[in-house]
Amino acid sequence: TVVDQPHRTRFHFQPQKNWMNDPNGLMYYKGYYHLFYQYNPTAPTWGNIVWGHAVSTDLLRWHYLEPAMKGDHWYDERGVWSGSATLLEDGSPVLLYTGESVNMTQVQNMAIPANKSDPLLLHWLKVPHNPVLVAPPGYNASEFRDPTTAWQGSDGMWRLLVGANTGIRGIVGTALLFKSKDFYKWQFANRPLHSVAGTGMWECPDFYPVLTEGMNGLEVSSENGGSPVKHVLKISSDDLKHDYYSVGVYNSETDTYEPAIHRLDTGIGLRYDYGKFYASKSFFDPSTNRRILLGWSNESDSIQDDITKGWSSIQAIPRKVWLDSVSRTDLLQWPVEEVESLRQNRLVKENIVLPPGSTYHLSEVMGSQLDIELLFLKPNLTQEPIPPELLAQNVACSTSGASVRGIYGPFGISVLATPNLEEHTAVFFSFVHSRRTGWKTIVCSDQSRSSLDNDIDMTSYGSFVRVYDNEDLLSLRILVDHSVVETFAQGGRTVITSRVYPQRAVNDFATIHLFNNSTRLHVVSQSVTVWNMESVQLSSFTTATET
Ligand code: DQQ
Repeated sequence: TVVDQPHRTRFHFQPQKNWMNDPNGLMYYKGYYHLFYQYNPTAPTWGNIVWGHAVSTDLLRWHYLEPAMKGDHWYDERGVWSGSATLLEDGSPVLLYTGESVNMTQVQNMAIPANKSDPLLLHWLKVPHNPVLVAPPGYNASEFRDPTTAWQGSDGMWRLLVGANTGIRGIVGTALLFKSKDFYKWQFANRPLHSVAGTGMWECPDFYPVLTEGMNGLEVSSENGGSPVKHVLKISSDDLKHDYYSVGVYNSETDTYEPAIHRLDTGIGLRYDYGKFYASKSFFDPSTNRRILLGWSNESDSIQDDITKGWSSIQAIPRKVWLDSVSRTDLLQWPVEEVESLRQNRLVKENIVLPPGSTYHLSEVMGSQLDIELLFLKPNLTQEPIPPELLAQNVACSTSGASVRGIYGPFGISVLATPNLEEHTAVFFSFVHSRRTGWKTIVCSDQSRSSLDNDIDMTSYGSFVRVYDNEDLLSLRILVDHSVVETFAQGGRTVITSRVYPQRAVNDFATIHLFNNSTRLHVVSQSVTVWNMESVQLSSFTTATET
């Protein structure tokens, strides 16, 4: 029940029980979205991995199906690890996945539907010539996994990437390239598509084209088809435990990928999400012309808590992803519009004035399932003198949280809050200035007061968010779902997913507050709109069709 399970989400995907990690094999097929996922059927901890399977028609109301694949051959006996779906030219789906073999090598295998006319794709056949790919000579077979969706180049050949570590002494995160004429025999291209030293083994690579204008997605093999495209390479760094992407130019004639940006902290690039979001994967939805992104959000509580709850991990809300046509170097992400169908009881408050050091309790709002849209007028910063001691202020969200008062912030919103704020998760803006870069806006999610329970990782997260000079508003969209707070700042330019475990601010005891903890800024919320979110009933398919 809700009382027993205050941290179980109600509109995010999670299995009925036990452990889940990476989303796998995402596709839209004959009217259904298919989500496969790394699943342990026997415990709420990682192990015995099979491919869990669920389908939906709206990316929210998932129906649980029987696991699609279990380890039952020498080549996947120790685990059916991550992989992807490819739709062949005739529309039939193929799964490519990593098997952890009986001798602990990682090999890539293929499975095809037992019955292509079954829209649920309940049964999968592992092909007789598995494994279709083994680590090439000289490459480490225990760091060779997670095949991408395959794409076709202009020569008609199929291509795919497999994550690897090609460092002989150190770590060189690598996406190895393989090619095939017939999708049957695969050959190593004798080089990676891309690699970056010191970035950890690359897990779960994802590689896809994006349009340079507009919000539509592209099928993975669309190289240009008339409109200019760029390509996104995403990798999950095993060492850094984050997903990183770059936007670049791919040429299938030379099979080269040139990322536009080399700067960045880790050499691979930008973050999809500054919180808990890993091993993500995208797919093209031809029914709406979108590219949709899912990512694994693991727990921040203890293993003991997971055993008590009986489950661990959720999938972050499915997001539409497209290239920011202004920056041309970054992606934008936004919850799929289907999420808005769960909104109920809209409450709007306009022109809330927040003098320095004030809070404003939205006492009308109750609940731990919310969709919030918050707009602040951008405070006028240029009129404020800049004290020299602040020029090099430390901006890390983890060291100065929502309660530390500064001249230029923080100000924002507390969710999953008790009325007296003894528990709350704060999402806020703040500004920093330097002579070199001018003003920069920071957005943080501060978990340090999110729970009275101490046995929880309450690290705060955040980053900079791009705000152009001609923009007058700062915006936050926040999805709150019991143990997840998912923040999309400034139209999806910066995204932060946090996992929290309030003890008192649960269910109808949870409320929200706006706050301005800056010492000088005059902050005005132009509007805050809050909806309660309907619970989605996740069910097994048969139950759903019977009722
Ligand atoms: N999870 C899978 C691997 C992948 C890792 C195993 C990433 O295939 O590299 O469960 O979380």
